[in-house]
Amino acid sequence: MNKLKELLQKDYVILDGGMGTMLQAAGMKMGETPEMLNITEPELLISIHEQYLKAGADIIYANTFGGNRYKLEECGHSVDELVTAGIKNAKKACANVNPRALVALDVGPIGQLLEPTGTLSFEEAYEMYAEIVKAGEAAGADLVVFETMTDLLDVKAAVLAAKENSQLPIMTTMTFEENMRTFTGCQISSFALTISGLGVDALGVNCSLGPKELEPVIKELTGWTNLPVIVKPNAGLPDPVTNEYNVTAEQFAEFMKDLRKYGIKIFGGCCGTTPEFIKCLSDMLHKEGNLAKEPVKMPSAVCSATSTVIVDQPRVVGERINPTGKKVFKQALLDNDMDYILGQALEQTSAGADILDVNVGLPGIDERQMMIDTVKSLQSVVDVPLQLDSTIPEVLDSALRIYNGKPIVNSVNGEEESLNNILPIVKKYGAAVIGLALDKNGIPKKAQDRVAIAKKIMDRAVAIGIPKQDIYIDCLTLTASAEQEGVMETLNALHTVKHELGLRTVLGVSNISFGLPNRVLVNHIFLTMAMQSGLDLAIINPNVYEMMGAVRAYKLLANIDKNSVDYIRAYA
Ligand code: THG
Repeated sequence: MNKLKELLQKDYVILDGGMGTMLQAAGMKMGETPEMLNITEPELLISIHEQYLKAGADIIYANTFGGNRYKLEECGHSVDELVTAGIKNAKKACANVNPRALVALDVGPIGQLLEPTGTLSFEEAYEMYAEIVKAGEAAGADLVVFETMTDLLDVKAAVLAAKENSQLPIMTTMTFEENMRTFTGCQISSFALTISGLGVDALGVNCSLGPKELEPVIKELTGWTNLPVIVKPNAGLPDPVTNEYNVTAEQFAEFMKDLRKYGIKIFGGCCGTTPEFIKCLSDMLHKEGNLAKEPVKMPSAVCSATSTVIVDQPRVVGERINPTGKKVFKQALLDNDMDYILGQALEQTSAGADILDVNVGLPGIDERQMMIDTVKSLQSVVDVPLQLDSTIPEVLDSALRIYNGKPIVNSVNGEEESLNNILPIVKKYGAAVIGLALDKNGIPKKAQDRVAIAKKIMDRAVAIGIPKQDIYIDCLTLTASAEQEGVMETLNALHTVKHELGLRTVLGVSNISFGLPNRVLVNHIFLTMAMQSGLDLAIINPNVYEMMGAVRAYKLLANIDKNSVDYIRAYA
């Protein structure tokens, strides 16, 4: 067990309070590089840390928030020097006051916006975070905290950098505004779904607002994760004239007392909070105790940074970003015609697709690079979550790395090679996955044999830590004209997988009608039958009137579309 996990065995954990505002109060000038003080004024830093430890902090944040290569460019010192000095000061304070307290390497955003909003690439951000993390671990930090983050992809780069370059436990907090989003539009659900899946030790919110204004944010966040939740608010809001924060230490503790009902584990203060705030907070928690968090039943959900799709009813996966059988699409791939692909995406989302399948595999192209380029372009234009469709593990790994959210991987199957190659990638990036009910012998004829493969995939996925709600089984649509008796086998298998294995289901619908006239007729009736059998994800062409019509009419008739709101909006 790592040191942070050990500390988290306690009912609650206390962090320190503001550092920047303490340094300003001590005379640091605007425009000065705070990390320089680690070298020029170590006694000042040690004294601030000591005050927080005496006030009751279990974890103190070293003065390393802006200690990245970009921000330190002009100061004449290296990342390594300033981070090492920062950790050393914090450790010294712990040795003096509380040797059991932990020192966090504190890491804020790089200070440059990531692509596509800005110019910093994912890889450049990753490298800078890796540099700080390595320096912090070498200097003896007990954990790393990424805080005041506003861009989900930036958080992902940071967390991957920490996981791949150190053994440090990881805490992550983002900064949400009153509109429940970060400055780049990231949603609370997307943050929780995406970052929980990457394997951090705790997550939460810091800065921007006081404890009172943060209540709706905390209420929402605690409903989306079973990890320990961190709350580190400001001392209220700054006065527009005097810049003084408007909440006293006693009021701060009183608000935090109310917030305990959401099951917060880790309490601290951000801008404007002082050792007095942490003392009041600590006294309050000591006196009142903490409240345990009710476990959340995690939904089946996927997301982009800006939108979350809960799969608690049939959802539409647009199938059109796929070159199979399409001359124009193939040519677009060969010509690197991203506008064509984006056009296909927009057409499908306006038709009502909830998720987009993305397949860019074609002989003669670099599928890995094409997938990266396509995912980057798509996520800067549409906000629906993506389903990454490839058979090549390296293609999936590269796409999962730069995907800004929690996607679905299409797909794994029951063969050993597939299970061994795909599932670990799905787990590493915290994605959801489609399991095809086939193995080395192909697609079994009988429903029960497909269910057996589904169960095998489920057991293997669960064994490596992929939760059940993230596993979607495809019982595989056969072609009715060739294997008429197979249609009901598919639907029976689907029903069993859904209701007996308790997994979500998916089907590519249009296979059903190959070789028949009037395919749309067969497709949309099969889709309706499948929804009645328990289909969750329908991979279809949403541009076809009857297909979206079947989904909308089904949801109306199944009492999912309450008061027929969506149906009427679409057709009235
Ligand atoms: N299960 C899973 N994934 C899948 C499928 C599945 N991915 C691929 C496929 N099946 C579903 N996707 C598509 C994508 C494109 C087309 C059909 C299914 C398609 N068909 C052409 C068209 O509609 O114009 C040509 C077919 C035709 O109409 O003749 O584009 O089952 N997990």
